[in-house]
Amino acid sequence: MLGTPKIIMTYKFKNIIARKLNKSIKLALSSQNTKPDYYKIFEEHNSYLNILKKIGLKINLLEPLENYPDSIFVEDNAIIYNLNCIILKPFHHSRKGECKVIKNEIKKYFKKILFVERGTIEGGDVLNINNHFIIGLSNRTDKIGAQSLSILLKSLGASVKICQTPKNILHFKSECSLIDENTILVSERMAKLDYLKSNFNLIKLPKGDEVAANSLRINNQMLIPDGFAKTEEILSKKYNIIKIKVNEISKIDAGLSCMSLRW
Ligand code: CIR
Repeated sequence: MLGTPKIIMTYKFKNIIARKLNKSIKLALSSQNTKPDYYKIFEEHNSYLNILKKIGLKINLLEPLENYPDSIFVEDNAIIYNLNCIILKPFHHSRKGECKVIKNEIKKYFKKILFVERGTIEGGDVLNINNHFIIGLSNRTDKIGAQSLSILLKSLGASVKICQTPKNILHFKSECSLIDENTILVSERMAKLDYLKSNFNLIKLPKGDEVAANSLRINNQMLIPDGFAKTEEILSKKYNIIKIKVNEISKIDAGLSCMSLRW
């Protein structure tokens, strides 16, 4: 019997896990085939960690992994739910080994570690809203991976909906993020998804601000990518805004959510 699960407030966090930057980041996957500058990424990553520390989170920093160019994007490696951790299965050959390493590094923080054993699935495709999860099928997350994660999440008492991520969006969360239990920040393309339209209040960002749809609500703060004046104007009416530069990491398709695991 599952019983009634405790309500998890998805944007209330005390801890994060992040990974120190690797020199090999310049070999990271990039849909634009662009090589980022190590020093610029270092500055962006460092200021991200400093801001999270300043707003009161405990930062648990893992050692850099030179063999895995994309390994600072720890969000893709695991899902945390109610102090349980589910280790995922990235799609790309160059990212698969990250999960083998991280499982040993982070097991001490959680009461139970579970594993997706089949298919492929990355954390960027998983949006958590309290006890509910939306899993987006994408080029990185297939049906088998989504179903495997869904079975594990349900065994922990969560509910799950599997949706299709619109074409040409890397991950489901590349263009949406949680604002609160009823509200999701979305790009125009994500705003067209029936499941989101019919079940949530959507804050739709204008064309050109797609990158800003990957923002991060943490307690009473809204962390948004720097350089998106319209997004700032919309969100600052209700939230404390903190702007973080992501110009360089966006060259390798990354944003604010992917550089940490939060609980
Ligand atoms: C990749 O293509 O896998 C990395 N360069 C970017 C991963 C971004 N992850 C995320 O948004 N969750």
